[in-house]
Amino acid sequence: MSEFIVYSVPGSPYGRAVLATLEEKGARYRLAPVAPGTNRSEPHISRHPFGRVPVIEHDGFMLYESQAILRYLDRVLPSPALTPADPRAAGRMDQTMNICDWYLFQGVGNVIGFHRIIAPRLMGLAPDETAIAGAMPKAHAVFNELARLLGNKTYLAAETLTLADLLVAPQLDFLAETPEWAPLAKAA
Ligand SMILES: N[C@@H](CCC(=O)N[C@@H](CS)C(=O)NCC(=O)O)C(=O)O
Repeated sequence: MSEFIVYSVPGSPYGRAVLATLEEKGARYRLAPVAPGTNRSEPHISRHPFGRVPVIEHDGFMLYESQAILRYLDRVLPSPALTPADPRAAGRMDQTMNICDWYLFQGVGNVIGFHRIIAPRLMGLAPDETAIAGAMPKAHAVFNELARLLGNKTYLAAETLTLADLLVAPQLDFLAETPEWAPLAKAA
């Protein structure tokens, strides 16, 4: 199997989901770093018309959108399977991946993570405490629901690792670097 190239800003949670999936598959890959702040200009904007990361390249085939990338990797690298065969577990996996994109990232990760980590470290800006406080009710709702879905299991959607865990875990790890993590994790 030929090499996968992952274009990503190092540390990006979505980029890390792709890298973690490649690791689980034991694939041959390399990270092509995209410098923060250059993702909306050439050459990256030609890889991703919305200027986001990650993007993968595989034998000249370019693909963006993390869920699409993770599912592509699970199809071209079938072992170990990271999508459950059981339809209900697969449905739970898909649901959890959409929770990640629509509720965990949008309005939680991209607000708290941006104002606590990206803005101060990369842009020299003070955290916007009002924006962070405003994101907390949604953050609590998301953490409560992820805790409910996890229940007593080790993994979110099935008894074994799935793409849902690989998508969600880097987002949680990102938030774990912020002071908001403790109250969120405690309540959930
Ligand atoms: N829906 C996209 C979201 C990707 C995304 O928002 N990535 C963030 C980094 S984790 C990004 O590119 N941020 C840079 C920016 O918005 O300028 C996916 O699933 O790949």
